[in-house]
Amino acid sequence: MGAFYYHDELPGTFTDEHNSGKPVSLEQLEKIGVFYRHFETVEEVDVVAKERNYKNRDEIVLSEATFPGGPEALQAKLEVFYKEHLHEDEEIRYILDGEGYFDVRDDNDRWIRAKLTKGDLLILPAGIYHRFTLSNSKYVRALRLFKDEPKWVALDRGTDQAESSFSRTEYLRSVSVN
Ligand code: KMT
Ligand code: NI
Repeated sequence: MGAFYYHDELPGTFTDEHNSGKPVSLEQLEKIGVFYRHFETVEEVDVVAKERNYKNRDEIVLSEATFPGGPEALQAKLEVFYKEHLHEDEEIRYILDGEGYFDVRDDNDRWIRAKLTKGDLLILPAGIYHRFTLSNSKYVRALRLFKDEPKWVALDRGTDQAESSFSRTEYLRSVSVN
C-alpha cells in the first residue's frame, strides 16, 4: 500500500525513507493533480489506461543484479531520476514488484514523498515537478504508461524549457483553480 508523507528535507542518502512523520492525505494529493490507486491486477490498470486514452507502455526493472553496466551504472541512473524535473505529458506508474519513492512538489513547494510498493499506481500530471528514487532495498519492477509516444525527455527545474513549457503553464493554471 502507498504511504504519503512530507519529506524530512534532512541531508543523507537519498534512498533512505526520509519520513518527517507528517502524513499527507489522498485529498491533498488530488489538489495538486496527483492520483493514487491500489490494484491487485494489471487488468485493472488496463481499464484506467483505456479510460485515459493511453497508447504506450513499457516495463522497467531497476536492480543492482540486472542493470546493464552494474551497480555503478544503476547509481548514475538513480541520480538522473532524482534530479527535479517535469514531463510534457501526464504519466502513470504501476509497481509490479519491489518499491520506490516518488517525490512531488506541493503547492508550497515542499516535497511530498509517495512510498509505493507492489500494486500501487500513481498518476502524475503533466508539468508537475517530481523526482524518483529506489529505496534501500534497491529493487523495483514497474510499468510506465505513456499517453502517446514514450517521452523520456525530462525538463530540469531551473531551465527555461521547463519553466516556460506549455505543460508547466497549464499545470499551474489547473492547480490555481482548484
Ligand atoms: C520518472 O518519471 O521520473 C520515472 O519514470 C522514474 C522511474 S519509474 C520507476
Ligand atoms: Ni519523471
